[in-house]
Amino acid sequence: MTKPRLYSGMQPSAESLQIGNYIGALLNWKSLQQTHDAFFSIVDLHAITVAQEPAKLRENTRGTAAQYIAAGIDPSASTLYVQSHVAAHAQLAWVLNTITGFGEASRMTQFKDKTARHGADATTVGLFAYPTLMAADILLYQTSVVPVGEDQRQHVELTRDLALRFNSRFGDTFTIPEVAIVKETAKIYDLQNPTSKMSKSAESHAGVIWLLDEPGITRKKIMRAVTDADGGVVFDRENKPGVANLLTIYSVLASRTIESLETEYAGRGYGDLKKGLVEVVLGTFDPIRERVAELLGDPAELDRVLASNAAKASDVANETLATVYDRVGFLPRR
Ligand code: ATP
Ligand code: LTN
Repeated sequence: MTKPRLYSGMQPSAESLQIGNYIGALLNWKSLQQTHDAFFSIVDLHAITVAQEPAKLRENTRGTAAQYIAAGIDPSASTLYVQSHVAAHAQLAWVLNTITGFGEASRMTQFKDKTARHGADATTVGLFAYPTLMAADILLYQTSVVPVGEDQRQHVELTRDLALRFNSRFGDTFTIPEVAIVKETAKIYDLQNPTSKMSKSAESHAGVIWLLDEPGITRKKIMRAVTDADGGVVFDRENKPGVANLLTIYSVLASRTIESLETEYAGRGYGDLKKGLVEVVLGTFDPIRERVAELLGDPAELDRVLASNAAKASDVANETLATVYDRVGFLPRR
């Protein structure tokens, strides 16, 4: 029996991934790669929709690949590759742009948020077209499952709309993908601002836990996490968002239920909870950090793995692109 096709990606927009990427995406990917024919990309074409320093981007792209592998993505079982190595992404995105409504694209909340954050001067056509490029990623591989964080749901819904539209206008071409979101961990919040999503490109890094941070820094950030004046270790997302966020992270990384943590820390205060969390986070990240250093110590080998996976990805992508070019009526180059 063939395994269902799965696709997901992350932007190489920082040197290190943050704990939200790890919990909301990588952990989930790691278990899904067993049961799915999985494609994982490092989406550098997406990353340049906001300004990137070229030398940094190259380094971050390798670094992100190393972090995927160190966190448990197996590049011989899954197709782990760099988006810009497969030309078909940009090519299909162009075609999809022509069937996407201007109003439809304007409604994407990520675009509105990023425009607000980076200012109107930084708003480019590329940022506007971010979702159609993401749709191309997904549709090129005839994907059936797209595991992402809650923030990406709207983009996957647009992808489905575009696939249905293309299929009805030009004939059955694309598989209609489903979004897969793990509810409990779909959103990890900033430790200093526990009502907004933790993000690689947050303005302040004080509330961002980086996979590759030194243990001392991680400890400090967790100990300084914003909580509340109530004092009780109780999961209450509405009234105690800071504590709820710490409990979520703890529960996922320690594979324990929230209830068992509430019981253990009942009457003990936030300091103890935070200390416990520090141990769990470092216990998870220490080995990952070591493995990343090993992998980056041999960049030629890493590049070789990425190249052979890009070749595999290209074969699948080019087949879909050829059908699309034919369906829209492009004259074949003989
Ligand atoms: P950027 O700030 O550059 O947009 P990001 O940290 O938001 O970066 P992405 O590269 O956009 O991360 O996302 C990679 C994956 O991680 C996506 O599946 C996304 O939904 C997930 N993700 C990102 N942040 C979180 C978070 N705070 N909680 C849960 N999942 C997250
Ligand atoms: N926009 C996504 C990254 C991404 C992606 C994809 C995720 C680009 N292409 C295709 C799933 C499928 C984000 O997480 N910011």
